[in-house]
Amino acid sequence: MTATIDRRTFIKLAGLAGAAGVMPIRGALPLAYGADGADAAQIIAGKNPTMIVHNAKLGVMETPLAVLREHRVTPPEVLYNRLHFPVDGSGKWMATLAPAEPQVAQAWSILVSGLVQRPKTVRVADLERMERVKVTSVMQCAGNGRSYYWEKAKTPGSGWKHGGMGNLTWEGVPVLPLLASLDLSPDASVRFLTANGKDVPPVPGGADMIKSYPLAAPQLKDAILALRMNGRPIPTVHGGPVRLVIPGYYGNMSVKWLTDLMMMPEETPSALMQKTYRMPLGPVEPGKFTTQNLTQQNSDPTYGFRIMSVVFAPLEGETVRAGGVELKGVAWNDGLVPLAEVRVSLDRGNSWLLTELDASDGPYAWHHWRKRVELPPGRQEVWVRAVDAWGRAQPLDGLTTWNPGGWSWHGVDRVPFQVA
Ligand SMILES: Nc1nc2c(c(=O)[nH]1)N[C@H]1C(S)=C(S)[C@@H](COP(=O)(O)O)O[C@H]1N2
Ligand SMILES: [Mo]
Repeated sequence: MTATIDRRTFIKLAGLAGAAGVMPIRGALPLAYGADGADAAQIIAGKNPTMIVHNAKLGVMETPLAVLREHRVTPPEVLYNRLHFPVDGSGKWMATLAPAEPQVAQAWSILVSGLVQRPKTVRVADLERMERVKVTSVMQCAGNGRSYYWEKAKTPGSGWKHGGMGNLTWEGVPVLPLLASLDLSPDASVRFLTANGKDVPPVPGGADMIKSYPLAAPQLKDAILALRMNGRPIPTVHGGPVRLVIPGYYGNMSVKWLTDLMMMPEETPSALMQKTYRMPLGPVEPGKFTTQNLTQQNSDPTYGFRIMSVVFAPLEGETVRAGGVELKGVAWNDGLVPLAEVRVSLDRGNSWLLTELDASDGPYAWHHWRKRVELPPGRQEVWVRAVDAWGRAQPLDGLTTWNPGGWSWHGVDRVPFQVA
């Protein structure tokens, strides 16, 4: 079978910066959203000013847990944000909560290509006419919780606490049935789907945010080309008008402003797939193992979420009244099997109490847990730990998964608080 790879696809596969012949001009583009010290609302109009800003220039911000816990579905104004490059190939700013103008959205197109006989173009206007599905899913940066690793050794990257996540309802067209319907005739060697978005690296030749997924990955069955977030057109800064959403996968796999889907035999060579966002397969030690040591053989991409739970109430440093105290929070995993149990400990892991789990909005959504306990006045510390039906559990000591990129923190959450 003869493979068709057009020039545009080739440029991207080769990890070059150009998109459709547009080369970013160094210095000619506004390369930063915000000035140091600016609050979230000054950086991205419409964001809640209480958001914790990690990188003003790139608009990287997380949600304080006191805000995150107030919503079952996270509103866009308080959803964390992560972008690698704030502009598209023409220098257009994408740091706005406003969705694209309807005409712009309708005309948006996605090129489906790679090792296929017949590349196709799909427009958002076409997608709007197709049958859509809804999925509620956690969106979480693979770097969420990174700052807790720093107790062992500092890593590069933003110092996320637990607020680099949200729980969202996405609506869109299922990817695999769409690909099947396009009559692409992929080559027999095709194993991966590769996605690229409209943003381009600010420096020619810089690594592009291109991501690859094994076509056989179970979560891909639930992947969608999302057109709506929480029932509305997707805010531009969160990837509208069309975003590839892979439920149960870390956020970096959900490519914003989708422009390309490519059927390929291998993962993209982009450094943002091969060198960052990868987890070593086993424990590694600071200083002895760096991101330069990462290979396809000794590491995995950050695909599915590691099982995790956090405490939403009480929060660290809060004071609650003695007597009956309701401990609350959320738990989630990669959605492949149900959670089996979430337990809390008030004696630093000596004994564990089973919590009650509310019905969740599906396998990929936050699972809310709660437990009423009687507590005397004094200093307390609550630990929480989730286990799923495959016996996958959070490590009591999260530092055991320390890695040079600071990815996939999923240690038992430990929250000190005061009972008055
Ligand atoms: N095109 C594109 N998509 C992207 C990124 C990016 O820089 N460019 N960042 C990714 C990362 S690392 C994360 S964590 C999520 C963040 O999604 P949010 O900002 O909508 O919360 O988007 C992902 N999709
Ligand atoms: Mo991320």
